[in-house]
Amino acid sequence: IVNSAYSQEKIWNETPEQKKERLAWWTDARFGMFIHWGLYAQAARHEWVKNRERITTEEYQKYFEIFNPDLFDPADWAKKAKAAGMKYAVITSKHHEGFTMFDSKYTDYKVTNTPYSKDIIKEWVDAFRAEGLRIGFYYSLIDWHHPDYTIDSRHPQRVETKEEYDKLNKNRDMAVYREYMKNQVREILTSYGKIDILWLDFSFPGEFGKGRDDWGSVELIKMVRELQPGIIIDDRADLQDVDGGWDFMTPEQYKVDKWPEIDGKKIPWETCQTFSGSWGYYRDEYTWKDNKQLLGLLIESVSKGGNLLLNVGPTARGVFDERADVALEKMGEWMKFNSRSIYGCTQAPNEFEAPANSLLTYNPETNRLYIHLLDYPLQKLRLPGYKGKVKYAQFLHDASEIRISEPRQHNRGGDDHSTGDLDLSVPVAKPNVEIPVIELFLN
Ligand code: JFZ
Repeated sequence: IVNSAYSQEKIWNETPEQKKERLAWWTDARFGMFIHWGLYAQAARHEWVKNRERITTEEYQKYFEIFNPDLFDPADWAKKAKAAGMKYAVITSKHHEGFTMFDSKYTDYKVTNTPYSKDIIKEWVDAFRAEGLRIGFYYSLIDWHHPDYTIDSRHPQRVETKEEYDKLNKNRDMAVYREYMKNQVREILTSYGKIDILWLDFSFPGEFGKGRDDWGSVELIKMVRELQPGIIIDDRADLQDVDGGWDFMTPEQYKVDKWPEIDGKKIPWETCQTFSGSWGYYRDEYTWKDNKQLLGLLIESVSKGGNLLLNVGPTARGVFDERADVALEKMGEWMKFNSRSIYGCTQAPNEFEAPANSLLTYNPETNRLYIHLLDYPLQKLRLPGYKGKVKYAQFLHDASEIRISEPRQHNRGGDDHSTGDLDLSVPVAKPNVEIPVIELFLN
């Protein structure tokens, strides 16, 4: 949706090269941890529980009164993220429920007023930074607690008609909420040192919806860039057409079929994904993605030039679900031996076709191509049209050579001639690696 009032607006003065430079650490990193944590962890049945079950603010108050994650040990979380191979992490400083995990001057509805009483965001930032991870804040534009936030189509108290809307909202004033939000965003960007990522969420323009004018997105993003010039911002503040209004696209939960483009230019992107469907801790969700699926999501993102932000929803005691621990450990085992096909890598040049059931990534610095074998081939792996392009081939996990040969085409009555393809002689037994990777040194 293009709002002509803003379409000429330019929020940030920067050349494409400067933007590339600003995002370089992030595009190299490829893999981060998302953390959805708030009062909803106690309900343990989705971070949208207040909306889904139309819980009133009064009823929801019990979660505020007992919130006390006594086992919270952010150093342990940071170690787990690092061991999984993640390079950055983004935590919910406030989700739609409106509760702040930081010690805000602008509200009483905050972690320091719960039995826990300490500033979770501060503890978290210190621990993650100490582990060498980059830091990001998710901040919800939506707020189901603030008294001035107007009731809309996504609110627990939904509206469907104009009359209802006017009636319910006559004492609510979005201008007051906008100011509140700006103050809080300023707070999180000035109280915890350098912040690498801001993840605002989310816009839903239209009837009984909200967008840039409701959030004051232009003013907000301008302030953010002034406060933290190096920061990287997601695309959910409804400023798609505003220069500098966002940095990366955030396709979610569904597959991205190719590297997203705007006007023929490839756009930085990051998909965020859950283990089990819900973002907040959900006790009774039993269908979790397995190790191969999770690694597949990461590899597939990189193969299309994108990042993966993989979500953990800690419990209300302050620990990761055991299923999350195991999943992260397994990813870490794979990353320990195979991360060279992830970090600093991107989509392979067009001239390289992916063999059947494989995903390609490419490191432009080292000029190496990576073939991820999703289904292990029978003895030979045919590389179509690779002739003359490959110097050497090896498995990534054990640096063992994979011998290369040229298949010959037999012509009836004539000489054999080359097909332009290459064959790799892979061992009969699949190596003990969830997704084996072949590293090709290119000419
Ligand atoms: C939002 C949140 O509502 C959700 O709780 C979680 O925080 C997630 C990361 O973001 O959900 C969205 C937002 C936007 C889209 C889909 C889900 N979208 O644009 O498709």
